[in-house]
Amino acid sequence: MTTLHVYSAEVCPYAARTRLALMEKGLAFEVTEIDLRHKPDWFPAVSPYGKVPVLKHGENLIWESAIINEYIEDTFPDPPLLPRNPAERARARFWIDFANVKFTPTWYRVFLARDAAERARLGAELMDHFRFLERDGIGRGPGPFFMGRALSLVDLTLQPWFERIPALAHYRKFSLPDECARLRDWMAMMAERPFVRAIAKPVAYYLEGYRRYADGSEDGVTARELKR
Ligand SMILES: N[C@@H](CCC(=O)N[C@@H](CS)C(=O)NCC(=O)O)C(=O)O
Repeated sequence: MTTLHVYSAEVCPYAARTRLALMEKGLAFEVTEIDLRHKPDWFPAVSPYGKVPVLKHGENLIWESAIINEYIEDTFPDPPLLPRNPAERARARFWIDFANVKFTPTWYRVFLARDAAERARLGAELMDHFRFLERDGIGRGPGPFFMGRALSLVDLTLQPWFERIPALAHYRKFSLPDECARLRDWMAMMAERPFVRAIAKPVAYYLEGYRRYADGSEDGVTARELKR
C-alpha cells in the first residue's frame, strides 16, 4: 500500500483534523513533527504556504486541512465521512466552510485583539457563531453528530477548537454559551472518542500554547493564517 505521511505539529488544530480523519478511516500513517518556529530548510518544498498539515500520499503532496480531508474521503471512501446524498453532502461542506471562513478567524481574533472594546465585540461575534452552530447546525438534525447519526468530516473539522475552549475561557472569559446544550453534549461525546483521546493534550498544554497570543508577545503561528 502507498505510504501516507503527515507533516504535522502537535499544537496545531488544523493538523489534528487530518490526523483524526486518517485514524477514523483506520489508515496507518507516519508523522513528521514540524517545529513551526524553526522550520526545516526543506519545508517550503513540501508546503507552499509554509504551514502544517501537509499530507504526502506516495508522490502526491496535498495541502490545506479541508482539502486534505476531502482527498482522504475521495481516496479511502470507507467508512464514509461525508453523507452520500448530494444535498446533505453540500450541507456538510457548508459547515466546513463556515468553520474556516467564520468560526476559526473570529476565534483567533478574540485572542489577538489588544483593545478591550474590540475584544468584547469579537467575543460577542464568536458567541453568535456558537449559537449558529447550535441552532442551524447540530440542532437541526437528530444528532448526536453534526450530520445526524454518523460521524462526519464536520465533527472532525470543529472538534479541535472545542478541545481548546479552556484557553478561551482562561484568557478571554468567553466560553460555550449556556443555551448551546446540543453542542455541549456533542463536545463531551467527541472528547471520549478513542482517536480524539489519543491526540488530546492536557489543558495546561493549551494554556501555555495560547499564552503568546493572549499576552501579545507574539502573533502566534496559527494566527498568521489571518494574514493570508
Ligand atoms: N488553512 C490552513 C491553516 C493551517 C495553519 O494555520 N497551520 C499553522 C499551525 S496551526 C501553521 O502551520 N503555521 C505556520 C506559519 O504560518 O508559519 C489549513 O486549514 O490547513
